[in-house]
Amino acid sequence: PVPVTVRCRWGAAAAAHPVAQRLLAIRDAKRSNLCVAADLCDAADIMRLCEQIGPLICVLKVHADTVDNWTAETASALRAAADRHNFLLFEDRKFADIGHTVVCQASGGVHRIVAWADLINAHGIPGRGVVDGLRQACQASGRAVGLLLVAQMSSKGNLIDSAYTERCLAMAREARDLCIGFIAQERLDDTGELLVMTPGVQLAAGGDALGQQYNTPADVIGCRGADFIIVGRGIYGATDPCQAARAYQAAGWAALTDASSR
Ligand code: 5IU
Repeated sequence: PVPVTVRCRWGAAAAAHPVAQRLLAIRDAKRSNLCVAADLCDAADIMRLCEQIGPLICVLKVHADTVDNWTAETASALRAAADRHNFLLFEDRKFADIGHTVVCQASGGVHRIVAWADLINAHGIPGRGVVDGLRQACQASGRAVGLLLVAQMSSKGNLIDSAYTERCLAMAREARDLCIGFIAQERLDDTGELLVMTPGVQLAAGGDALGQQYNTPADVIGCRGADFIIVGRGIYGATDPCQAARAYQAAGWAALTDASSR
């Protein structure tokens, strides 16, 4: 298909950050605002999923610390798949400690996150030290990495209130060299320069037994103004993950292009 530049209601001006630019370019070229949460415990299963759905997604989100057999080779294989299929890698570590500690967590340990991830995220709760620590780790890696602040959560009874969300927005605005947007449940910044990726998405609204709450792609993108949907079990838990990914890609894209032309 001929790539289209989405007439995004929030302005294609979004983000001077190189990772945000790559993300938007991939989204438009692949007509996909779908991020898949590959929450599988076996590295081989994750790689298999990558090959099945790679062409349909713009981001693959992982939790490296939940993979039983994670090794340096897992990171290289993911990196190779991401480059081959043209998607970004998002490590959902949700850094939430003092700056000094997150430097070590982001660059060291078994997972060496900033050596392979394109996107990372953090809670705002520690204050700006968490952002400063992550900036230091990213700069030392010599790679372009984008940060998403967790400004809202999808889980029932979470402790985030609107004042906290506002303070995350302010924190992101002060760190535009690193922060490209949020994990949130709605558009937070009406300039459109800070992107929103939304988890808690399935084709039917509902939830799970442990407090997850699901909204539909049409709702989170069309009504709440998110840019990207994050879908885990709705895709990797389906009998045919490829077919499910196609359905979510179509629904996400339809909601975005519909929202953009309004
Ligand atoms: N995730 C959420 N909600 C949040 C945040 C992260 O679900 O508020 I922050 C993660 C957890 C999981 C994925 O990796 O997004 C959603 O997976 P399911 O679609 O399987 O529920």
